[in-house]
Amino acid sequence: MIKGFIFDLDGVITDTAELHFEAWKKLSDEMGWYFDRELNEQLRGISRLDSIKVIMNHNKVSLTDDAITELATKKNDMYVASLDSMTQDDYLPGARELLTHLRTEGFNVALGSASKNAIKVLEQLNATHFFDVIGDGNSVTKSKPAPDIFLYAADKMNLPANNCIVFEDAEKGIDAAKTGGFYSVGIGPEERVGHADLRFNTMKEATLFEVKSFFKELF
Ligand code: B16
Ligand code: MG
Repeated sequence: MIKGFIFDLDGVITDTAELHFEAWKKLSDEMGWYFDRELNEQLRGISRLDSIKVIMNHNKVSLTDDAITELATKKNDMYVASLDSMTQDDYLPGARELLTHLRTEGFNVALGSASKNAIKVLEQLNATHFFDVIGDGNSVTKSKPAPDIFLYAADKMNLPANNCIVFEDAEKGIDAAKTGGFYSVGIGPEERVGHADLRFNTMKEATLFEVKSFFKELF
């Protein structure tokens, strides 16, 4: 039976990809590195340090661990400053409605995000009250595609993985949900999240009615 829902943050509740893009672009321009939207797409759902390594590999650059950490921190400072402009109007369409509905129906709800800035983003959106459990980039060490963040969230809700549905927009996020034994809902195109149990193009179509209709024997 489904008793809990675990939500990824960026790309499911809100779209911070553009703000991440701008910050990585500024850093890359300063460093003389190539960075474009296609490369930014590869950073979807992966950790900050994994992200800078993808950019460096693309540019055939190698640096010491200390230098990498320093540059990742610089990007993060720019990204965090840009979050100040985020407001309650910045939910992805349909996300707030689904969270509200799940609360009304008494489901357990957790966050399972790779971001170390998840709490700040939730505060900007005024979304903290929707979540019983917050799993973020500070909760576990192994990031997606490892299932650790979702297992952490399920454990804190006192639920086994097969009692939970994970909502994810990243290919590696769906991989993580499947490896952990969770049911999964992918948000985005077939080529990215087509391996999820159920897929919607956007959160707007992802209503509780649709989800229950698909997983009907589990409700
Ligand atoms: P931070 P999610 C992920 O969030 C983003 O999709 C990814 O682009 C970012 O690199 C990662 O968080 C880490 O974010 O630098 O804020 O710790 O999709 O897992 O909610
Ligand atoms: Mg995401």
